[in-house]
Amino acid sequence: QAGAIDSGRVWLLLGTIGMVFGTTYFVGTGWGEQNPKARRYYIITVAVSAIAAVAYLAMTLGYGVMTVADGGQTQTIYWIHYVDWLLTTPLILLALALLAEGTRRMIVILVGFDASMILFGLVTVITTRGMAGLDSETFRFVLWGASVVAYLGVLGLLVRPLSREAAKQSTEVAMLFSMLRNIVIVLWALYPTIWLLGHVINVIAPTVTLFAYLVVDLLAKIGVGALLLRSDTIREQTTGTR
Ligand code: RET
Repeated sequence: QAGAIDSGRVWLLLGTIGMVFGTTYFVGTGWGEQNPKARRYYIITVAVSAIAAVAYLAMTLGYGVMTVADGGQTQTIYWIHYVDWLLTTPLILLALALLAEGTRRMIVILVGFDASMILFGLVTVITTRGMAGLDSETFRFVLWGASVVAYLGVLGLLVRPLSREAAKQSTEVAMLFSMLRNIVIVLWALYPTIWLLGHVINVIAPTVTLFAYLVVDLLAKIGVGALLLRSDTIREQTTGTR
């Protein structure tokens, strides 16, 4: 048990270093950016990587971990991951929505679905009791279902209304949006996959789960951010946000 925690800590330390590097890179490339439209994306990517750096540092230092008794066995839950995601996923979606010039209404619904997805996911893993006449297994299944529905809501908004708005922009913006949207869809699908393998089917060990989250976290936050900022398209947007 202690050994498992220790090798997990190596991944967490690596995550901290990666996120600090990412933050430094985003600050460095955004430094002196005069274009206010482009600046918004730097602020968002810096915020995303900085939040993740703090979350990973906290986990490295041993904070944000709890054990949940799940039937006969106990599960180690890094609940700080969910706090990280609760703050960073809306920002990533906001960057996409700004690019597509989605309406304020779309952004509100998108963030609402997104936050529900994470919160329902968190409650699913930490709850050990039933509710409203449901036993704990059934109750957790319902919560999980709610998280999945919210997740599908996020995907639906990305592929329908937001893509439609993006298509109204210049060809460059439309193309950048569809590229990032596709990458986000693929990367985000890995989270529930790892989650199922690690927490439900229990086929991967906790330290492997941590490592898997680390890799997708780096790709979804730093990778996607770098792709967004590298594009000159973010400097060529002409119209304002609504
Ligand atoms: C959970 C479990 C319940 C079902 C679903 C989930 C989805 C999580 C996702 C997380 C994305 C996180 C990102 C973080 C990086 O910045 C909560 C794992 C659907 C999609 C992109």
